[in-house]
Amino acid sequence: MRDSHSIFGRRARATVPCLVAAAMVVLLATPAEAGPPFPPKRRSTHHEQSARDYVGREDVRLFITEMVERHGFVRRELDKLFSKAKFQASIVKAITPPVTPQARSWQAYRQNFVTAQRVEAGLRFRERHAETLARASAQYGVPEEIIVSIIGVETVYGRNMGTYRVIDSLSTLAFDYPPRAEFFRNELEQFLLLARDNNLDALGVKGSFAGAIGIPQFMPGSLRRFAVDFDGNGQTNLADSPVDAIGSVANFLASHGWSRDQPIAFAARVENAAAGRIRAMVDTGIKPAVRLAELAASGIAVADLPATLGADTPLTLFELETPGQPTEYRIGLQNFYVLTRYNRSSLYASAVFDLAEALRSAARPVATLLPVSAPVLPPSPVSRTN
Ligand SMILES: [Ca+2]
Repeated sequence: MRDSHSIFGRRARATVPCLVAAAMVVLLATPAEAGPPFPPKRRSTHHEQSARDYVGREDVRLFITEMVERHGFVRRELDKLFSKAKFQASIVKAITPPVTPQARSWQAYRQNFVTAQRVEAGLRFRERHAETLARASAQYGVPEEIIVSIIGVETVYGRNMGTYRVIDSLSTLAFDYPPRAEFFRNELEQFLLLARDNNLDALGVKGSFAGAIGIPQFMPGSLRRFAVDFDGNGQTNLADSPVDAIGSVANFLASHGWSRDQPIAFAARVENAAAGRIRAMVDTGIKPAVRLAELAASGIAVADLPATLGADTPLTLFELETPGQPTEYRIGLQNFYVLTRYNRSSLYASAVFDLAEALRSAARPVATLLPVSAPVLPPSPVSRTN
């Protein structure tokens, strides 16, 4: 169906191949994900020039042609849009890994998110949206604390949703950050479709430097695919509706394989970390591929494991490093892996888990805040009480 009045031309229901998680800051910043340092392409010899003429660039012309042919966008409308898109050097700077990568500090990372203030604000958010959280948890099987925690980690419950124009973020990263150009060109495409489908002013949408949008910081592809209208007002609005944000986070996790009432992660005691067998387990990666029975066979102790977990339960053994301190080890189950689909980092998923644990502890009848500045190794999974 053609709607020539729509600013972006024909409305098309495109399939969304993009499975990427939202808010990929950590992933994108990891050295493993980065390629060669930033060299501007073709006509632009330095940042300022590309700021002036995205619409005149050959690679952008090609992209616009693709959008016209693939989705029926009106060329002159896209020309107009990209004539206003601006290169932002600060975005490239933010996403480029340091030249000499330093070991990331788990404790420093954790202290950004698991704070008394964020727990307090999370409890207020939880109280304010108690009904919605209960409904989302019942419908999608995701614990309320996990939903609250993700929103808390992403934007401090909607307070910091980002100040970049998404068109600037995605244009800069799609056309002037070659290591991730393919990913961001796809997100730019998704963003154009999102704007058209929802009659949004593409120049007016704000987000993070990476183009993540709204209270839960969904990338455009994830937004189109996983966001839901949870308040039932006929629109999916992640920037203004905490209710839609709550439902969307729960739907995202459920869609990525969240298992209702199943545990998430446990602290592990690893005595002989240097052993080849242990290293091999850690190096297996974040996808649960180690069997529970292998832990005991390797001398790894995990407290409070539910007896219901079979010897064949797949898990991942991962380490959380802090320079100058002993490395923390944890095991993550399927639900931990699902958290890493939101942001592909075990640091991120662990911070979400710990903030959720702190919220759960603080919400007990006799409320006593965890000493959140100290390492908290939760003895039990978040889902225990849910
Ligand atoms: Ca809505």
